[in-house]
Amino acid sequence: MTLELTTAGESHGPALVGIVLGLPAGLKLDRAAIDRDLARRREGYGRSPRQELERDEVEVLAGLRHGLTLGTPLALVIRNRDHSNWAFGMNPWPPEGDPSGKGTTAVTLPRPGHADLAGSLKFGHADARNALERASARQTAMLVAAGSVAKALLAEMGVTVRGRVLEIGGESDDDGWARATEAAREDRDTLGGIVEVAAEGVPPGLGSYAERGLRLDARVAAAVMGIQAVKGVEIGDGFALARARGSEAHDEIEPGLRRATNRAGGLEAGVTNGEAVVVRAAMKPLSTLMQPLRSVDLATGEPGEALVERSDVQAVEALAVVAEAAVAWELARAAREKYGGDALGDFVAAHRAYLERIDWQR
Ligand code: EPS
Repeated sequence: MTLELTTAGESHGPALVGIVLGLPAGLKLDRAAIDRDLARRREGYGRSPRQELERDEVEVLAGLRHGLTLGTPLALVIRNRDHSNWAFGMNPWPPEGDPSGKGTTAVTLPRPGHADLAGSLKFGHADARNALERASARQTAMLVAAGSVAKALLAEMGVTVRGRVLEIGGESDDDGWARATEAAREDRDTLGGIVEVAAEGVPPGLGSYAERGLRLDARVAAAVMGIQAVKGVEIGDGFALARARGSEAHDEIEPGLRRATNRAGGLEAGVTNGEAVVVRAAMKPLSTLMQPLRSVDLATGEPGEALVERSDVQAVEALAVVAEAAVAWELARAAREKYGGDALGDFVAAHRAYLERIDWQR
């Protein structure tokens, strides 16, 4: 038993689609809670005007009845309201009539840092839009919806997951973030930052050291690294541990099997140890610059300036919500693998029986 998520959807196409497999039957989903997470992802300083246009309300097409999961595939949709402005340019079918709206001219000047060049070469696209539309961080909306579902399952185990911003553009407080964002906007530049996700109430024993691909630290890191613009991931004290001595790096075990410190970020040997799972991610500055970098026109081979189109100055607050979803997803997946159960009650009973066996006190 595991959890699987398959998504589809272009940034300016008709909709984002997600199918979740492996949920137990009888899990209560709260539409407002999912939409709240989607709103948290949209909010934040420095986002594109696109975010005011989108509503990001989840529609459920299958797998749910009267708010309770059926144990069948859960099918989710988030419409792209902006698609109406791209109805010709992003029409799934050959459009009729004269070209109108956005997306009707080919993108041939790839932005350094985006998927434009690699995607065009890899798939043989003459129009980089065919690559950049799917590579766009727009698709993180569906991960957040799925992450919200994962958090509902984790809540049944008493686990909570929360992401927060640590730094934007090198600044570590609200005022500094706002100032740095405004300065970057004025300079027609972009920023990156650092976020942290902490999951509390996680039992020891999720994940496994039995095989590399089962290590939960590897899975969590891959899930977070898979988010657009993330260039670094660390768990617990991560890179700082490389500069510490062993006596300062490990978390001593106290009666009750709890730890006085949590430098390991809740994961040892790829297995949770009962402390909070703490993951940090570094986001590079966004790659759509209003003052473009040098590029080459893929149609002519001539030097030029990279594509300029509406975008965010920074989206670090959004990353905190998306990384939260990614971590929640991996924890929920590991819990499904450990406890199984077709009905929610089976899942919860297996969790409680396990805590009793290891005599785990919260
Ligand atoms: C993105 C470019 C911008 C962002 C987008 C990610 O899109 P647009 O050009 O439509 O303004 O707003 O993020 C979202 C749409 C979103 O919902 O997060 C990119 O190139 O990755």
